[in-house]
Amino acid sequence: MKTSEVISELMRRFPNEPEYHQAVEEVLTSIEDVYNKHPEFERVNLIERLCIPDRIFTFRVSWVDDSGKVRNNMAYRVQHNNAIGPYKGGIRFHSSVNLSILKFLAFEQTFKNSLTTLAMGGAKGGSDFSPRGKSNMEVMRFCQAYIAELWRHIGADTDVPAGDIGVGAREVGYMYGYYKKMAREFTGTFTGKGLTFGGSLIRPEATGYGNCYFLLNMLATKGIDIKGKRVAISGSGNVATYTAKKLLQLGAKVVSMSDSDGSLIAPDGFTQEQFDHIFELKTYMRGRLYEVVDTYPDLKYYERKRPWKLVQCDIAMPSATQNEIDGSDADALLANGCFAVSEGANMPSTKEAVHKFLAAKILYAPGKAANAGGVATSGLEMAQNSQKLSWSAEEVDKKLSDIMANIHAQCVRYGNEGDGYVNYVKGANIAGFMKVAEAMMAQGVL
Ligand code: NDP
Ligand code: 2IT
Repeated sequence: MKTSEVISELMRRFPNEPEYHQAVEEVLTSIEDVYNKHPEFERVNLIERLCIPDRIFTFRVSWVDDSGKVRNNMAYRVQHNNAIGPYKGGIRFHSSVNLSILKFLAFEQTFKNSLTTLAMGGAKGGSDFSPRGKSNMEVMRFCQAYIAELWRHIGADTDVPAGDIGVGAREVGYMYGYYKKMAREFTGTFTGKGLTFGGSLIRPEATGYGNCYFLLNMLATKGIDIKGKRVAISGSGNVATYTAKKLLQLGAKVVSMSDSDGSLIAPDGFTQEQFDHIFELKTYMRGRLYEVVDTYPDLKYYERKRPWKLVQCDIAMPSATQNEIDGSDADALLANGCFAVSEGANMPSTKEAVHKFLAAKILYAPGKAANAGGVATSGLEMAQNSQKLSWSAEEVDKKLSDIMANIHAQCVRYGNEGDGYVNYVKGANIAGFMKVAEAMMAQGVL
């Protein structure tokens, strides 16, 4: 296998899918040497079967808005690979959603889920529907219309969706409710459910907390204490807010948060009171970050700007969306002394930015390792649903922390470059790949 040849062929067959090509290229570059040591992989063209999704559902979702107008959105579910467990991955509702983005996310999910040590294959779904500015009833009607089409293709042992951008507890509740009605069963077909109907404690916190636990493992390799460190976060959704919450508990300073309208900067770090205000506004009131300066005029808000060039930080935890750190952002972070990047979002750094972080030999954790705590805790939710039991918050949190330590250990094992530097990109990709590859080899050509 030559990465460049596989990529050119995928580009020829699936043109205009830049995010998908970007994600595949990164993984293949990491695993090329290992793959080529296994001629049995090449004999069954394993690499193409691993890069091309098992199947994709594409459909129109028509729904009626509050004014009586009929609206149409495009919707998808990409079932990428189920070699090690049922298809598993979130659903994204955002105006930017297209097949390239969902294919990259489903591809990444396959390796991420493999790293969690739990039995989950990779999938992703979504729509170009945006819940922003919609009423609860509009969101409900959309979710029901989406599931009216999708329900036949998902199931507790088939494909288990969850949240992602634009899909939180409200949307999962509406989708699960409609699924339950259509399928006439009450099973764990979604994760991220409400606590009263099968959800797991700590699932809302899990991606952000898990990223902090991963960061602590990375810092420990260098004997660095998190206390007092300045951390820039992007985003102010599920992942970003729980990352900030845990960082404050750990004694770090959170110097930024953002949304798609701009960035909120706290040069000395948000106080607990300021953070609690932001958490309340974003989690329960669907508010916007620019409103925060009305209450706290000392904080600075920069319209349409990402945080990376606005404030000095020791650590960056991008937690909004893909390709939100480009080459010049990476230069600015490195020039200002940033020594660790731990990705809460999926593929938030461009290819150029990743190269810069690796060349500078900073601690750099790719999303598929650092943000795997979310889906890992989804796996724990599935286990609890199967047992028809629920575990305590302490128990789930302890399992999450152990899983993150295990993922870190896998990255170190496969990513140690010999000179003491751990290339977490290589480590995560090889470790994630080997498990899926072995399972695919054992199951024959499918
Ligand atoms: P949310 O919808 O809760 O929050 C997303 C945040 O990112 C919001 O602040 C949003 O701002 C901002 N954002 C979204 N798109 C853009 C954009 N194009 N440009 C700038 N800002 C943007 O989503 P999550 O917190 O769940 O997801 C954030 C990231 O984490 C995604 O990459 C997701 O794939 C990843 N992830 C999520 C997991 C989970 O369990 N939820 C698990 C692992 C990874 P605004 O409100 O203005 O739209
Ligand atoms: O990107 C991700 O890992 C998620 N959005 C969570 C997926 C899940 O099934 O919990």
